[in-house]
Amino acid sequence: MSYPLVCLGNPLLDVQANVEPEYLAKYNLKSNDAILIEDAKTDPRMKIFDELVEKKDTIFVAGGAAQNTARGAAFELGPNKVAYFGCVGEDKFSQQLLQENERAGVKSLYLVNKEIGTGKCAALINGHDRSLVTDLGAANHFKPEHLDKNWEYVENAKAFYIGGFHLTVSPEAIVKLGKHAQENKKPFVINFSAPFIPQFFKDALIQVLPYATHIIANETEAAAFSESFYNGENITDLKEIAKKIINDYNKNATVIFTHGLEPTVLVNSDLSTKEIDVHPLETSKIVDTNGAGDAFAGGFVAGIILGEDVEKCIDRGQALAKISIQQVGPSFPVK
Ligand code: 26A
Repeated sequence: MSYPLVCLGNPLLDVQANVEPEYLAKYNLKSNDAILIEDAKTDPRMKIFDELVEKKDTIFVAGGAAQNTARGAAFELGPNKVAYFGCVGEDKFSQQLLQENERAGVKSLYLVNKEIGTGKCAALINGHDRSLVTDLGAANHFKPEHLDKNWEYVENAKAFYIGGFHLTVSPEAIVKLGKHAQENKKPFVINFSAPFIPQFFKDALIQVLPYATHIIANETEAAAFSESFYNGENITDLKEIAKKIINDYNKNATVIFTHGLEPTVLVNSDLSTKEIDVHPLETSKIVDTNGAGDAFAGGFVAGIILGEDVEKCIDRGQALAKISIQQVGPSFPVK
């Protein structure tokens, strides 16, 4: 019942395969992006899943951004330190997710929806980029009441990690956890997750930002935030974007922007800044970058649980991202 880190997100099974640029072009997909299928009945991109199943190199691997982060944090912290909330269906996909969480030492606090299948994400690997196409399925049906039913896990938690992707599902659930975190002075880490979150889920993001103690995003998500929230001002400098977020949305937050191989930008709530180097990896050793950002977040929140200062947390995140991109899928080595 007592897990220091509690995460909330959309549990998905990743259907991962290598694809050529022509395949992405056929479905009008960018090489490095994440999109959400809103209507599974009519969206032509649902065909991608059928096509991937036919491909020989396709693998089925645990995904869901915050769930990857939960497994990453457990890799750092050891078993029985991390619990994860999300909604799954009653099928073999959710069984696989459950098993992979167990193997990773993560306690699954799933809400099970008997009518709808577990969500899935087509992870289309192209070179060192990945294009993600998600059919949320049951993950779209998480309900805040599921938190109430498991409130002892929330009370016993020392910190929370929220995948921004969950803003498409239940901002209410995020606010509920956020209020608890704020009242009890617990760290509350939010990741923007994808450019479309600040673009199209602006109101939901505004609702939850006040609760964040730490905000994590990558450079494209930061740019999307700047365009969506400060349209016309053309603010492109990452430190400036971070300062605007702190000034306008949460004066107590620390903002962390990863920037590919460039140093990670840290802007503290007092607006002091720092750049922290990544842990470079020889290009030839990169297997795939699916889940690299989630692994960074996993190392980061593990550091928060260990009581490390924010720079050490970032360094731990960089180290874990380096480990994850040497694995197939958003995975970590078996210990
Ligand atoms: C709401 N959407 C679109 C999503 C996701 C998602 N996780 C939660 N919600 N779209 C992609 N992912 C996950 O991101 C990981 C890589 O960072 C994929 O499942 C993949 O494992």
